[in-house]
Amino acid sequence: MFSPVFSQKAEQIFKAAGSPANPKVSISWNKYYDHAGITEICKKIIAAYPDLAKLETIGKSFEGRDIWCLSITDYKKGDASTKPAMYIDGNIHSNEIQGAEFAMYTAWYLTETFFDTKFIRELLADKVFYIIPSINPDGRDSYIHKGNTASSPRSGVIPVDNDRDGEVNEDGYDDLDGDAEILYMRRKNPNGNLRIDPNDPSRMITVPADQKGDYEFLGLEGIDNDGDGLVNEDGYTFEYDPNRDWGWGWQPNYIQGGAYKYPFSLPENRAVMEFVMKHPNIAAAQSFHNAGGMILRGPGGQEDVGTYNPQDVRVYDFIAKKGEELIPGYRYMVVYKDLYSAYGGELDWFYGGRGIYTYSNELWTPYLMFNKDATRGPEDASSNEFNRYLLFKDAFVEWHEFNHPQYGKIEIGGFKKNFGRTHPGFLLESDAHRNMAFSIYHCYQTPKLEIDSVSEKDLGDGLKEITAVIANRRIMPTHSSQDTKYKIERPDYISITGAKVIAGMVVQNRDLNITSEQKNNPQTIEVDNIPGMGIVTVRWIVQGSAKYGINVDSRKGGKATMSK
Ligand SMILES: [Ca+2]
Ligand SMILES: [Ca+2]
Ligand SMILES: [Ca+2]
Ligand SMILES: [Ca+2]
Ligand SMILES: [Zn+2]
Repeated sequence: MFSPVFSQKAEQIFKAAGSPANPKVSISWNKYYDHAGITEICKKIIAAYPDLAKLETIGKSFEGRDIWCLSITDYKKGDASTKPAMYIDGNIHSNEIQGAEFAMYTAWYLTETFFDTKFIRELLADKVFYIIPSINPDGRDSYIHKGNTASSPRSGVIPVDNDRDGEVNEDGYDDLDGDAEILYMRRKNPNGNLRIDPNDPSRMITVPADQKGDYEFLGLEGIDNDGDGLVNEDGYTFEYDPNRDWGWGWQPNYIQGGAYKYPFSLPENRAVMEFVMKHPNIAAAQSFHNAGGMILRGPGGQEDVGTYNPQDVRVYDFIAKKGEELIPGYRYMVVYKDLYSAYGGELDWFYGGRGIYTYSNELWTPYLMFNKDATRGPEDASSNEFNRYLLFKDAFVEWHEFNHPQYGKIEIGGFKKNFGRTHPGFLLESDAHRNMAFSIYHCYQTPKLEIDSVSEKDLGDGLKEITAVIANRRIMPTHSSQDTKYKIERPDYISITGAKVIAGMVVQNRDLNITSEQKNNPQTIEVDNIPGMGIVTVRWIVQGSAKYGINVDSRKGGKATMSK
């Protein structure tokens, strides 16, 4: 009899390179999970790896769902709250769900490969990942369980009177045939402008300008529910845009469509903001959207171009260029000039408000269908070919008749909501892995501080000069230029303990002996920044020859110590 339990012994399984052969938490990464599923996966990960993963809720959504955050690090090595951190979230737009799977895959992979993979072990000794699979769990469940298109809902679920008729959500999409899909309605019409594509009967084509067709489109599944002459004019799908709500360069709705009431007026975003404010060790951040195959950085508005100074742009460019190599089909772009202007976006607040190096990836690109460029959307023939030969027509609902209360005999059909923006199953794990690799690279490049050298010089009369060189072994500085410009985070502290300090100073030029003395509290030298792949040099004059220690303490750069 068939046994549902997999019986091959662990040692008999032939490990595929780069993947855990026998994960403690067995998850299929070729499908999507709703909020209950996310909750279960998070809980399984922390139960399997209590020394590597912790789970907390950072707040509640509008409808009261927990916004889960997995904190992944080697809890046996150092204080997690002082390690440079990589923040990851997904699903701010309700329909852009796969960010949550990509984020969870990252948490799963880091924990499952920790014991076998030296690189991951070393990474988690130094760094911590804060992973919030969905920062919009209400919208996620709404997308998955209700009638929707691939593009709806973008919004969360707070009701808004879109057409200002005094009623709220009185006329949204109507899932006429009850399949949890909102598809197109078409009707036979001898004066129509469409006909069925003779090469592919699932497709409609527009007839040439001098010909008559035999079909017309009637829009997406719906009824004029309130009899105001409009169909689908006020549902829960496009109430507001959660990615126009953030407190940097925020603009009201009449300038920036989609802005809700005031910055952080959405409870989910406010919870994220408060989490980030409480974790000043976050040095790098990644948010996941869909679609288009992009690695985006700010600014969202041209007004902010000046806040990205050349050394920051250098860091952004360096990491993102690596991302383009790691994720084929994805292009590195700047929001305001390569995409569109957007005010109040999450990535602008992370960088503008907190000085954190942040990317938003637009996951999924039609490139992934045949590993060549294709235009986006179901109108493109390559989507039909892909659906036909690789998905065996599973992504399309064949046209079928329906009796519409207002339009009479119509037909309903079209691509399902799981196609066009979210990954088909067999490509989901692959792209999750590549995007995770990009996040890991980004995290790897957060500052790593070391005490490079300490030298002593006897000045006579019981005085000694101690010169310490502090190195940052990664490309990211301890303070982005935005951070130093607006004094977002405190300076880095380089301190000496155990010695009687007479004077302390930063050494600007060691060869020419140019220093600037710090008269106040000289045992703890404050430096504004420790540059990426760079050094700072500090010096103390001390009295006596007691043993001493040197400590480096940086909010975003972590800690380093040495004793002599
Ligand atoms: Ca209304
Ligand atoms: Ca339907
Ligand atoms: Ca209506
Ligand atoms: Ca109405
Ligand atoms: Zn989005």
